[in-house]
Amino acid sequence: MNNRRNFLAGAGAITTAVAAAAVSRVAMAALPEPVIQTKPDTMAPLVPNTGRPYNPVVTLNGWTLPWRMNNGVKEFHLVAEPVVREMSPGFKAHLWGYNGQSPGPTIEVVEGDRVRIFVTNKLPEHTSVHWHGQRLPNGMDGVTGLNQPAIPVGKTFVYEFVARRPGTFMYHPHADEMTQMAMGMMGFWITHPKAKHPLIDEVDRDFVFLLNAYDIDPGAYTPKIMTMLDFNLWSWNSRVFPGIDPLVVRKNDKVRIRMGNLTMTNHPIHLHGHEFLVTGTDGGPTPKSTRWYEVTTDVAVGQMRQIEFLADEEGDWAFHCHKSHHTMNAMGHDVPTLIGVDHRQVVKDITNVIPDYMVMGERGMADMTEMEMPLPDNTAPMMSGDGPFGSVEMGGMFSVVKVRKNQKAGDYKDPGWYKHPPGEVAYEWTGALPNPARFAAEGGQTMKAQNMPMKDVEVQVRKPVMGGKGGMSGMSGMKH
Ligand SMILES: [Cu+2]
Repeated sequence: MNNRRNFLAGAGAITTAVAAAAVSRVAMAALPEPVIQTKPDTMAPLVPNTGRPYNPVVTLNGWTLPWRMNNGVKEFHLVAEPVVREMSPGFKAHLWGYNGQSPGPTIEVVEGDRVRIFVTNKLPEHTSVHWHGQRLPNGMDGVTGLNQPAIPVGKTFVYEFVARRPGTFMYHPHADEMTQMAMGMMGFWITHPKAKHPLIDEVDRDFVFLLNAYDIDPGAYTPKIMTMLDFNLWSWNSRVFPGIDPLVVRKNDKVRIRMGNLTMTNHPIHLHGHEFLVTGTDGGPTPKSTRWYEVTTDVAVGQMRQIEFLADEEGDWAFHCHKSHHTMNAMGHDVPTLIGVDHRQVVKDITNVIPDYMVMGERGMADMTEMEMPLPDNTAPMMSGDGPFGSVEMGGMFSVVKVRKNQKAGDYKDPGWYKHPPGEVAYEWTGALPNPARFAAEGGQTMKAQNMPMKDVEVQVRKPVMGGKGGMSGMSGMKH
């Protein structure tokens, strides 16, 4: 956790000068200086020092935007601009975002707050901001052309409304949406209840993050915006594992996690070791009668899901999207399955010519993590992450909920790996191994097949092309 007070004061002067031309109804000097964040770290919760108190959220690999109180109005300043986002250590992407990062900062307010948001456009094209899920005057809804003219390049627009209902919301452009969201423009918005709410429990830890996805060729920096399905980077808050911070909690904490999905597909989000309740959606808190315990909840496109659980089991608990291709990082999509082919030297040779060439391992994919295959500059290994017992062979939408009895209240520092009590780790059986009993009959079925093949066929979708050990020099005697 870093201190949040590292923002560029210099950026403020430039933005203020640009904005002054466009903002006339608001006193020119009154434009709040934009706060810029340059780091992708999870910042400490921003405890409110003005307005109604609340228990602030923690944005995974993100931060909360400070505000200024002006005659009872909470004023925020968002700057839409190109940013460089570190998606995981050693891998940077050129994205668009807000205030130095993608996603933009989380905005936190209290039910009933009057909010004024200045939006300065430093992108190369026009933009707007839609406040996804909010009750607000129609002209503040941010759909370019429908509710407002687009915010031209270099101009600042003002949005103003009352945060009428408590809940979890998102913000994103509603102008050249495909491009701007594919480039990473999005952020979270939390409206805390103004008083005790029968359907909103108080929690000890409250995490938020957005599910987003990019298509960035290995070695490249900029997402391909035309991609609709074949994304190769499935991210949480524009970070991919092992770049996603752990969610650190204290044993017996009541934990809330809010996730919004701004990708092009659904994500079944799965927590190990605990059961949770879905306590809220974009529509607000769920009625108690609709809640049942789950360990996986699907978050559809454009949806938000808020889950809550009692963290009463110590350990390092995996927390991830259950689509197994979403816990992988950049891989080429036009790759054949070559299970059964020892191709390791070939891959090394080919990557000299075609930097992003990758193939599946011949015994499955786990080999990929040990091969030390040369990667092009600026990409994330497909599966990695060194755990206490070896590689976890993950990427993408994967993190760990770390539950510790010694974690102090309000401390989010990574406590390191869980120290398992003696006898509580799966271990190798070293005794005798009797022959497993096998079921003698072949092919149990509900109905008899009508047509059977003439003879037994061994199906090989793709035959290994190199013939035996002598067929390809360099292939024999290879080991890793
Ligand atoms: Cu997923």
